[in-house]
Amino acid sequence: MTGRVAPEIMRRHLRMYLVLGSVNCSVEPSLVLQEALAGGATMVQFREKGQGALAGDAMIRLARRIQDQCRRAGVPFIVNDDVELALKLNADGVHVGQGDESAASVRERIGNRILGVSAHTVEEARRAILHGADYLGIGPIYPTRSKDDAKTAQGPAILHELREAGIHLPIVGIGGITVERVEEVIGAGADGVAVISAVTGAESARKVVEAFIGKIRCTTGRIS
Ligand code: TZP
Ligand code: MG
Repeated sequence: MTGRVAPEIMRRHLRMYLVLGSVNCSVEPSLVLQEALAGGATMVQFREKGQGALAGDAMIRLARRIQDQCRRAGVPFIVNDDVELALKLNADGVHVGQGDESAASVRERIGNRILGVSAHTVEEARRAILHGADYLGIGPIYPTRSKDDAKTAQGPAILHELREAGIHLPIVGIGGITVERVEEVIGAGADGVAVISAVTGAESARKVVEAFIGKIRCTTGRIS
């Protein structure tokens, strides 16, 4: 099996990938998202997880609002973990981790939608590719406070290792990524950065996203 989205398109979507849910935001998530989209976020993952996370109808209402904002901005809307929800909303894709439903089974259920898979080793990355992943989420690269069960930070070296091992699938780095760390993450082999707190915790989500985009542009411009 192979991914369904052309790698060059996937790489563009991954550049500034905002991950968020109500738990990450001190104001309405829609307001944070509106700012982040105005700043140029390239893809959005709805990740409603952690203490105080919404459930049931409230969760679905929030997901729909976020999806609607993404649609108007022309940005893919990805659902974390919940394949049922993704299908119900006709989301653009799903992101799953190693402890979730197997990537092969998710691929069967979601057809040509985007499939993202978290991986921590070369072996997990290879398996995700065989199972039809369109991109790999690699992390935490740096320590993070946004994921309760986060593994130990691996540092950007894991990105190097994956590329050295011949993994060419689009990759997004995640975990503790700030504007100052973009160069290191992209330089090590990632196509983009997935970010929660650096954006959701910022005074101006728009300005931070703009700063991320500027840094990513100048770093990728120097590399490619
Ligand atoms: N997966 C690995 S680290 C992480 C997830 C969902 C959290 C990233 O959040 P932050 O705030 O950008 O470190
Ligand atoms: Mg998961």
